[in-house]
Amino acid sequence: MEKTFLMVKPDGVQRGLIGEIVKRFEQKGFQLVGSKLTVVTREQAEFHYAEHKGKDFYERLVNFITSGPVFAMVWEGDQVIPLSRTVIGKTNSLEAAPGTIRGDYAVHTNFNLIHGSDSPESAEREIGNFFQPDELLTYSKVIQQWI
Ligand code: IDP
Repeated sequence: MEKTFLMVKPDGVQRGLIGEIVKRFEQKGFQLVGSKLTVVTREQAEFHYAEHKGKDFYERLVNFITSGPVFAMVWEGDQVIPLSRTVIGKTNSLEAAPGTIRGDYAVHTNFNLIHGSDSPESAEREIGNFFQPDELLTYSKVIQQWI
């Protein structure tokens, strides 16, 4: 089963949107297999956003993601990586469609509430940056056959 790394960013935690965001992924039919409220270290942030190093928004991005608690999660499901990106919405707040998390709640691209892995390779890397293998649970739900 595919796994992805999702993270409610510091703005989402401050705005009290953890519950709303978790609800959307539960209702979509995905399964939560690990989660933690944590503060991202500078080292974790630099590893997480390595692809953006050198860009003009990089420093601001690293400062922002380390500025307060985040809610880090691992979710499992069929095609959870691309489908969770659809639930999240486009990066640019002007393009994020209504009905998506960013479209419904985010005003600025800098404060866009949530991160979601964009490929199996990123998911594996990002999960390993935040979770030990024994922090992820394996369990089955009978409802899964209907989703
Ligand atoms: P994603 O979060 O939708 O996957 P990425 O391209 O991985 O988008 O960028 C990571 C984060 O960096 C975005 O969520 C956004 O907060 C910020 N970001 C990306 N592109 C820009 C930009 O052009 N200007 C300002 N911030 C940006």
